[in-house]
Amino acid sequence: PHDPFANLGLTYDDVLLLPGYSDLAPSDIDTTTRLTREISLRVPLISAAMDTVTEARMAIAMARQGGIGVLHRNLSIEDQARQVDLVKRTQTGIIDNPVTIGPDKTLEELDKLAGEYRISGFPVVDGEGHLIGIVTNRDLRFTPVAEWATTKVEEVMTPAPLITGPSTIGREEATLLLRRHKLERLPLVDAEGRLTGLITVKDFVKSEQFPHASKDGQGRLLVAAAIGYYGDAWTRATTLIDAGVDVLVADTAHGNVRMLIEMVERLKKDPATRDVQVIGGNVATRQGAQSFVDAGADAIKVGVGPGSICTTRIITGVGVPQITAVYESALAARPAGVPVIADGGMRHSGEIGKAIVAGAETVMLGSMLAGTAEAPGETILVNGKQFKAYRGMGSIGAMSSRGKKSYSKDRYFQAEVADDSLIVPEGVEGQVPFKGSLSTVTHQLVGGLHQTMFYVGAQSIPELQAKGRFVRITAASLKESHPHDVQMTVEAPNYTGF
Ligand code: RVP
Repeated sequence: PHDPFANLGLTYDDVLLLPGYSDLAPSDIDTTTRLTREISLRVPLISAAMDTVTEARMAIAMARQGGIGVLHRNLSIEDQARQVDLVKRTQTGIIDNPVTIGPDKTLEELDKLAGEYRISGFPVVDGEGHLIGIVTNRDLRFTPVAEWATTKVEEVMTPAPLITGPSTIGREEATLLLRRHKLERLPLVDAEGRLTGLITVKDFVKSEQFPHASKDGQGRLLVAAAIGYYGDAWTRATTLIDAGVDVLVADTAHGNVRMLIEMVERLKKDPATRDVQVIGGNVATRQGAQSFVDAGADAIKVGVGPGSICTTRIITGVGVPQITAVYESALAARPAGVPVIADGGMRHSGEIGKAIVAGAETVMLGSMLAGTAEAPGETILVNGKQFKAYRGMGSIGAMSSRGKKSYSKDRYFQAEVADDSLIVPEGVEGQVPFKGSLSTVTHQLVGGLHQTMFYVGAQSIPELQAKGRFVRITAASLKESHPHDVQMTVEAPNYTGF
C-alpha cells in the first residue's frame, strides 16, 4: 500500500563527508567536470540565470574562471542575444569574426561602434570583405570633434599594405609578429586579402591570465542562456543560437511539465537546434529526471525550493531537501550518462563537495555570486556597509510589469495580471553583502573544493563521486561544526556564519 511518509529528505546541513585515506599532493587534484553530455568545465561552478546575477559581464568572468554563466531571460530576445554576442566576442586569443567598419563610415559612427562593443580599433574592409586599412581611437584624436560627422574613416585610417598574418597562423608565430613589429593588432587574411580574423595583444595577454577559461572550439568563451518553453521560447532559442550561444537552459521552477519536456525534445530533434547543448530543469525526483533523460536533455538541473530567496516550499508546501533531490535525480541521470546540476541552497564551499557526492557534476549559485562586482546592479550603502540587491525571479519585483515587461512570469506559471497585487510570488527581494571581484569568490570556492577532495582522498570529480561517503548528523553536530563558544573578531573570506 501507498505510504505517504516513506521517505526522509536530507539537505546539506544534515550530512558530512567522511574523511578517507589520502595520498595526494595539492597539485594532483583536478576539478574538471561535465557540464553537459558534450561540454566539460575545469571548475564545477555555474552562475544562476537571475537578473541580479548573470548578464554578459558575469558570464564573461565566470567563463574566464573556468565555469560558465547562464544569461537570465528577464530581457527581450534581442537584448539577450546581444549579451550572448558580447560574451562570444570577448576574446581570449584569435577573434575569428571581428567587428569591422567600412571606409565611407563617419568618425561619429566609428566612435559609436567603439562605445557599443568597447573596442578601440577596427579593421576597415570594403564591400567584398577585403582588408583595406585599420582604424583606432588614436586616429580620432587628430580630428576636432566638430568634424567627426563629416570626416570619413578612410581619411584617417592607416591604409593597406599592413602587416598581416595568414588565417592559419599559430600562437607562437603570431606572438613573434606582434613583438617584432610592436603591433597592438594583427589582422589575419586569406590568399585573396579578405579579412578572416584579428589578434590583439590585449587578448593574448588575457588568455595567459586565464589558463582554465571555458572555451569553444574556436577559442571563444562559453556562454549559456535561459529560455522558457512558453510563448516565444522557440524564437528565443533560435535567435540565441544565431548569436552563438553554446548551451540553452530550458527551465522553469517546475520542470516536470509536459510542454517543457516537449520543448527539450524538439530542441534536440530539430536540425536547426539539435547541435546546441540543452539543459532541462528543474526537477527534484527520480521520475522528473527520467522525463528529461527520455527527452534527450544534455544535462538536468535539480532543485525545487532550496534557493536562498525562494519561498516555493512555504507558499506551496512542495519541494525536496536538496541532497535527497540530487541523489534521487542522479539515480535516473547517471545510468544514462547525463550530468546533474545542483541548483540553489549553497552557502559555503563545503556544500559543493556534498552535492557532487550526492550525484551532481556541477553546482549553480545565486546568492553567493550576487554580491560580486560582476553581478548586475550598483552597490547600496547601508549603515556604512556595501550591499548589492538580490531577488528571486519569482519575486514581485522580477515578475512585476511596473515600468517594463516581465519576461520571466511563466517561470512561475503566472498569467498576465492587471495589477501586481494579483501576483502570487514564490520568491523574495533582498540584498547581500558586496564581495568584490568574482575571482576572489571563485578562488575560495575552488580552494575549498580542493580541500574537500584532499580530505576524501579523491584526485578527480569522478573519483570524489565514487569514494565519497556521508555520515548523517544531528542538530547538535551542526552546532559543533560551526565556530562555537567564541566571538569572531575577524571576518573570514569564506565563512559567513550560521
Ligand atoms: P541560491 O544560490 O540559494 O541563492 O539559489 C539560486 C537559485 O534559486 C536559482 O538558480 C533558481 O533555481 C532559484 N530561484 C531563483 N528565483 C527563485 C524564486 O524567486 N523562487 N528561485
